[in-house]
Amino acid sequence: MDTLDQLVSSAVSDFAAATESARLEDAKARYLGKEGALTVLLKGLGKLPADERKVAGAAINLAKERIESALVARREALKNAQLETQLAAEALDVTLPGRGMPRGSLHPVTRSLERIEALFRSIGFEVADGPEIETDWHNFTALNTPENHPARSMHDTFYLRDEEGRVAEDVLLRTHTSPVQIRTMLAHAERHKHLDRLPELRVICPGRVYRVDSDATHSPMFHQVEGLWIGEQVSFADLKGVVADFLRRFFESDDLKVRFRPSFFPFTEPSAEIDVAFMSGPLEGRWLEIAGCGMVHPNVLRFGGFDPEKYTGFAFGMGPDRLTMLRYSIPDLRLFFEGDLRFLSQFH
Ligand code: 2U9
Repeated sequence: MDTLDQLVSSAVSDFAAATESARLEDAKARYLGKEGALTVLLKGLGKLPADERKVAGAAINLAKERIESALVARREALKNAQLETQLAAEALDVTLPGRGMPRGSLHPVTRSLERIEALFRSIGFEVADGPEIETDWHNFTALNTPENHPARSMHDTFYLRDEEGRVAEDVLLRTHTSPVQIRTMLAHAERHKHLDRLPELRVICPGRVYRVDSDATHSPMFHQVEGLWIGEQVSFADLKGVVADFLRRFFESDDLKVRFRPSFFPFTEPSAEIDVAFMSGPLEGRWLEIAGCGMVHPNVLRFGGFDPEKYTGFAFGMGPDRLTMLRYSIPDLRLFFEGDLRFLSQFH
């Protein structure tokens, strides 16, 4: 085999030995680079006698072409091999089943609110809502709360500031949902003012309320549901029936004991606390304070657009957070507002 054939087969085997493209390009330089074996041979042609130069030149060029095509073939082979490796590494089984969307659940307090709303709707109540940022008038004055009452102090109520950073004395976070009742009464009286008797008003107002208070049993934000029934013959007996029936249905306990204990609220007269006692379970036989209620104070009826000489009504207020704690035996109110999924996902 002559020298050129040896050179070609040595190049072909060097190319074959290169398993990555950098090594292949090194090998190429040894044959075809500036100092490469073929280049040196071509440069040496000038020294040959003219009659030999043509034959030798053609033979060297033929060898060069064979090396070049071996190089191109090896480059292609390496590129394909690399692609194969990449495809294998990134292999995707499109027939695998999807991961699925985990199913969320309603917050336990939301579940209670929905139950409460459904139970009151079933006896002809409507559900109303209103702003959480309220005026002093709707939150306190219309509810017959005296000017100097502690609830009105910054110690107990969150007030908002104006653009200059000064406390806006008239704007606050509602401390109960009662201002929604006032707004509902005023809208009802206005809507039916052309009649000589206002139709009965039955409404509950669920929602968030705010007070300056924070410990294991008090959160600065909590929930309330207040109810109101106004008509021409509404009595304390109606109040007792509606509330006791609601509580027995809410707790799914026909033998739940319910008692009304005299109390005081500025917006009702007479007023009462409502206690319940379960006849079974961990709290069996213990009286628990659960809500407050009373006959709507004549001043409040008047502020809401109803003539207290013609209409009477009852109102009640309860804390769905506390009702939910009792229903599910939850020990700490703060669990409701921490957003811990280990707690929340137990309520499916
Ligand atoms: C109007 C007239 C009267 C609503 C009432 C209570 C008694 C009461 C508390 C229970 C637990 C608040 O959530 S709680 O902390 N509520 O004791 N609420 S009577 O009386 C009204 C409301 C609106 C127009």
